Amino acid sequence: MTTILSLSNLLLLQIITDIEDNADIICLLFTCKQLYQNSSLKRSIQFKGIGEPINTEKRKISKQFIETVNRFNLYSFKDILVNSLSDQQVILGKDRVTVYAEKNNRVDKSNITTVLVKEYQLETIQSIYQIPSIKTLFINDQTNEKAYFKVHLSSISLLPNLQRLFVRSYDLDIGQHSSLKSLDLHVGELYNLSVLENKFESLTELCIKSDFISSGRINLLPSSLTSLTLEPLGIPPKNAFHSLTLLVKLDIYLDFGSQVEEQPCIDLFCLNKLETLKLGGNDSEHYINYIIEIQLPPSIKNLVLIPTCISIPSECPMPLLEQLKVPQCLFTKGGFSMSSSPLLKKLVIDSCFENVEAKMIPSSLEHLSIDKNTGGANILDQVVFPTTLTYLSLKGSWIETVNPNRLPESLVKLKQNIKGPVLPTLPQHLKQFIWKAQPYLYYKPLLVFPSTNNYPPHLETLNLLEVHKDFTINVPLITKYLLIPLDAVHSTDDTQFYSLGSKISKSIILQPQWLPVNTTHLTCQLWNASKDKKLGFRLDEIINRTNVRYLSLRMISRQKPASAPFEFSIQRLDPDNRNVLVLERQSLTGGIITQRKSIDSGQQYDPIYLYLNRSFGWSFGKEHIQ
Ligand SMILES: *[C@@H]1O[C@H](CO)[C@@H](O)[C@H](O)[C@H]1NC(C)=O
Ligand SMILES: *[C@@H]1O[C@H](CO)[C@@H](O)[C@H](O)[C@H]1NC(C)=O
Ligand SMILES: *[C@@H]1O[C@H](CO)[C@@H](O)[C@H](O)[C@H]1NC(C)=O
Ligand SMILES: *[C@@H]1O[C@H](CO)[C@@H](O)[C@H](O)[C@H]1NC(C)=O
Ligand SMILES: *[C@@H]1O[C@H](CO)[C@@H](O)[C@H](O)[C@H]1NC(C)=O
Ligand SMILES: *[C@@H]1O[C@H](CO)[C@@H](O)[C@H](O)[C@H]1NC(C)=O
Ligand SMILES: *[C@@H]1O[C@H](CO)[C@@H](O)[C@H](O)[C@H]1NC(C)=O
Ligand SMILES: CC(=O)N[C@H]1CO[C@H](CO)[C@@H](O)[C@@H]1O
Repeated sequence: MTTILSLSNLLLLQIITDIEDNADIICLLFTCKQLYQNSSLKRSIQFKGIGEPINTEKRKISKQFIETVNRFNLYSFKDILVNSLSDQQVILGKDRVTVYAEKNNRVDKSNITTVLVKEYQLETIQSIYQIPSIKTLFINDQTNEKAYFKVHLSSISLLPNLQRLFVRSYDLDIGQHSSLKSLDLHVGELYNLSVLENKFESLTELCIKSDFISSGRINLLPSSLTSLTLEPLGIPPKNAFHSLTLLVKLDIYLDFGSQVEEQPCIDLFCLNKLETLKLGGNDSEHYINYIIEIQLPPSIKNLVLIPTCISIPSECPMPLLEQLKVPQCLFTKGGFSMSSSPLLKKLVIDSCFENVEAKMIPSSLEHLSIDKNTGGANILDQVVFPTTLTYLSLKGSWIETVNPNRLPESLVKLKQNIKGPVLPTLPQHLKQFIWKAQPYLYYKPLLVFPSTNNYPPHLETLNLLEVHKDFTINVPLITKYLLIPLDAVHSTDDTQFYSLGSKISKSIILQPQWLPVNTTHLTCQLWNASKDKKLGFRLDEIINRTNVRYLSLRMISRQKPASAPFEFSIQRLDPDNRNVLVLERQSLTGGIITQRKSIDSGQQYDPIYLYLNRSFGWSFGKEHIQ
């Protein structure tokens, strides 16, 4: 300890800058308290990954930033937090982001390149026009539910450096901009594409999501486009895309409620740079009595077709095709075949009702996913699995049995629906196995794995998230990453309680350690998480009954999609696990817990809970934070 304290600030800083993980930075500063009491040193330390408060990919305030700012329990680190923020990004609008405001109330705005307007008002736009250095502008992020106004951007050319613009609104009034590169509009009323006519001569990326987009005027879009997304689009006429000859990526979602020509056809043959085509839409919502023919250029590399009423004529060879996702019926309609695609690596066949023929599985494949939709016999019996295959996913709710001897040695990841609780022999080279059990196992069986000498010796990841629902387990020794679903064990008026113990087999539960020593990464999906209650998770069990270092908790229920996970790191600071540093790694919130034994608990530590809620709030129950 004295040695590290005698190092110069410069050297210390270099060491700290090299630490990748913020949790480790905090840990080091906690461990050497003199270090974090030294203000001159602290002023120069920065956290990683929160410098940019705007997540430009998702077009919203970065989650990590919000959580760090709003729930910063480690008050001593606030100055490091402020230090870490970038000068280039600004968030305008009402929010609770006070720490950020301190940094942001500055006079010189010359470095600002990225602005996020949380809630659009006419006045905000005026203040934006005062910052000509802006390159990226987001108006109304995804979380703003009140984006039902018209946004006025007729003077957008006042921002000469603007390259990327995102707007979410009900309606839009937009002016010309000669150097704008990327435009992303989630505008309810953008029926008629002619509002964009002759305005953006340098535009390369355009995405429009609207209530409906008429397909009649696609030819008015700038011919400089290389990437185009339109959703939902009326079924386009044959030559709709002919003027967009530079397109590399086309992503459209068809509206099958719209008018259709007699023999619908989308001709993309002349788009000789097109590499990616994604065509979505739900044709089972309407009575469809036609087939849309798609003509593709030979440049195509990635092809995703979701509707079933599509055909591809055989005179469209695809020699460069690498990834393909299509319904099985495409193979039986028209002349579609993959015989001209020697480079195909990833194949997803959806809606399989019939046998998969051997010729449907090219020998170059690395990734194969089959969505079985029939309760009949095995549909893969004719298939010869390629010797390059690394991932095989047998999706769908029906059982498909494949003799492991038929699977190639290259296979490292397998997802399979298993009937009953006994896992058959697995291919010996597997590193990851995803166990699916449908229909559900109702009688809480013990999952049975092949014996150790028959168990794949490198199978470190065991994913049981799709084993519904009740089971107990005796985890194989080799497991490093364990993913497991949990049901509430009991609940009170305001809290639902979860415990890893509910999944541990009777023979193990009385032993000191519930999981193998090698299981250091545990993911629990907390099922049936009610939106009105908070969740209580037994943390002390994880600390004392397992060797888990990384604990990921995610709430999930049938009605709501899974929440973003809480990612905890658990660092036991002494051999008895009395003092434990617990940090949520994205928000950097947490502290040191001291475990206690009360008189009536005998030799056991008292329970400690992690209380979680859907607003990404969390706290310790029975808090003993230093
Ligand atoms: C802070 O650390 C530097 C170098 O490690 C040292 O010279 C200085 O005296 C320290 N200041 C305090 C207040 O401890
Ligand atoms: C702008 O950025 C430059 C280079 O990163 C920096 O030296 C300067 O201090 C910044 N100015 C302001 C006002 O933040
Ligand atoms: C779309 O806008 C153009 C130009 O404003 C107009 O001529 C045309 O009639 C409009 N089309 C529809 C279907 O509203
Ligand atoms: C398509 O529409 C049908 C009928 O409305 C619906 O049952 C089905 O879930 C939809 N499919 C998808 C993928 O949304
Ligand atoms: C546990 O992990 C260590 C280090 O990765 C490895 O050497 C050992 O074989 C593993 N133990 C079991 C039972 O797999
Ligand atoms: C889910 O929660 C509801 C209400 O809290 C309860 O009635 C139901 O039994 C729970 N289901 C499961 C599978 O735990
Ligand atoms: C979620 O938890 C946090 C921290 O415990 C708390 O501040 C917040 O009010 C809670 N939110 C809800 C909706 O319960
Ligand atoms: C109170 C209690 O259960 N303590 C145990 C926690 O785990 C460590 C390591 O397995 C044991 O040494 C303690 O006795």
